[in-house]
Amino acid sequence: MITVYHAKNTRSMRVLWVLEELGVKAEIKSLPFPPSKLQPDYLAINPTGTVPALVDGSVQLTESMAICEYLAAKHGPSLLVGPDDPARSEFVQWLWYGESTLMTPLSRMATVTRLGRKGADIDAVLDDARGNAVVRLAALEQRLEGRDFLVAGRLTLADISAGYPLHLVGLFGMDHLLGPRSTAYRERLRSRPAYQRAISVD
Ligand SMILES: N[C@@H](CCC(=O)N[C@@H](CS)C(=O)NCC(=O)O)C(=O)O
Repeated sequence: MITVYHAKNTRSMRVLWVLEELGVKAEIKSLPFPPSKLQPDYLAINPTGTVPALVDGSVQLTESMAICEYLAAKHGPSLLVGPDDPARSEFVQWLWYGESTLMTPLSRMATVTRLGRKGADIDAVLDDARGNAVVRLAALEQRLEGRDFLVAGRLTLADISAGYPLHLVGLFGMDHLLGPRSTAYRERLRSRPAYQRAISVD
């Protein structure tokens, strides 16, 4: 049996979403956030204390997109773009764009929000993060011109990667930063039954 360690509104939503898209059953262990402080025994599973983590027999993974890739490769290739596909390089680019380029400023905002600190230095960090987010979301908006999905004309892990930072944009009350194509794209992702089931897990 696959076990996934999850906390609401974290990157583990990507893993739950992939499980739902693939129709794969798993035991979901929901943790308080941040687990390193509120459930320190989780450090035995993932010493960095981050979620998600996956345990599947002898396989133990702690990177959300690595877990998604593992599940997609094992249970059905439909969310992947293979090495011989002409869209492969774009797939890899957008796979990383979601977790690195889009997530970096949003992670900074999430940390500042969670710590609840105030002051000029904090404002400077937030302004910088917001500025980065604007530019990075604009590149997403441009990519979506004439496209329903980021690559290959269908849902792939690249969309699931980007779907989490777009979820955070909503949580942080920053929907005004999304252009019309990105807004429609996020709606397209959100309207999927698999997304809805994943996001509703506490
Ligand atoms: N690159 C990792 C990042 C994991 C990560 O930072 N997760 C956040 C939640 S979205 C977390 O658990 N933070 C708690 C902490 O750092 O203690 C991934 O994609 O899984």
